[in-house]
Amino acid sequence: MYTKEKPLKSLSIFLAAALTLNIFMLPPGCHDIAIIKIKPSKTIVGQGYSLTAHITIINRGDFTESFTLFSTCGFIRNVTLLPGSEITVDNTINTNRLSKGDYRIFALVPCPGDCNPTDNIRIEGNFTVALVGDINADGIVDITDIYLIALAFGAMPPDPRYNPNLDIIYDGIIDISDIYTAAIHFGEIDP
Ligand SMILES: [Ca+2]
Ligand SMILES: [Ca+2]
Ligand SMILES: [Ca+2]
Repeated sequence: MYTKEKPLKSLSIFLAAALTLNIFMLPPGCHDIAIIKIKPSKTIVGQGYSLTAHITIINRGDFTESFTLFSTCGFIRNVTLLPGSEITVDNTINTNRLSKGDYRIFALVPCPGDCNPTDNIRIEGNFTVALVGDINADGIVDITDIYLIALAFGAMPPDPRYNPNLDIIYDGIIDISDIYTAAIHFGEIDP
């Protein structure tokens, strides 16, 4: 005989069975991408010259992820990463339109449902935009700058004398072109 309670009773039996069988549970695994490192190529760069932020991202989750990377100075890049893989993306920052001063580099990879969202943003690595040739960023291009470059003359990586901040013409060697570039700005003072 039909009663009003019967459908509700059937539904509750179904729900109990469903929960027992876990049919409402999400499939195992999680989404988790993370920015693990940001390394700038230089920490002091002459205004008008470029530096590169090397941004390393890893997929620690269980699914292939396609996402967008946002970084300093309006950088945007679409990235796809297989589970367990990582990638380093270069954000080349042109300082033409940047005022002299200190900057921090950031990277952001939004991922809906990421089970560990705190590592989807990272702020790491400072750089200073200075006068061209002011390789110690003290506001003046003087003999100290020329001397520091000259001390490293001929240095290339992995020579410990090689410092990318001295490599004004960023070609992997400290040579006469770097000294010359500093020399033509000799005496300039940051107003
Ligand atoms: Ca994450
Ligand atoms: Ca200086
Ligand atoms: Ca050079």
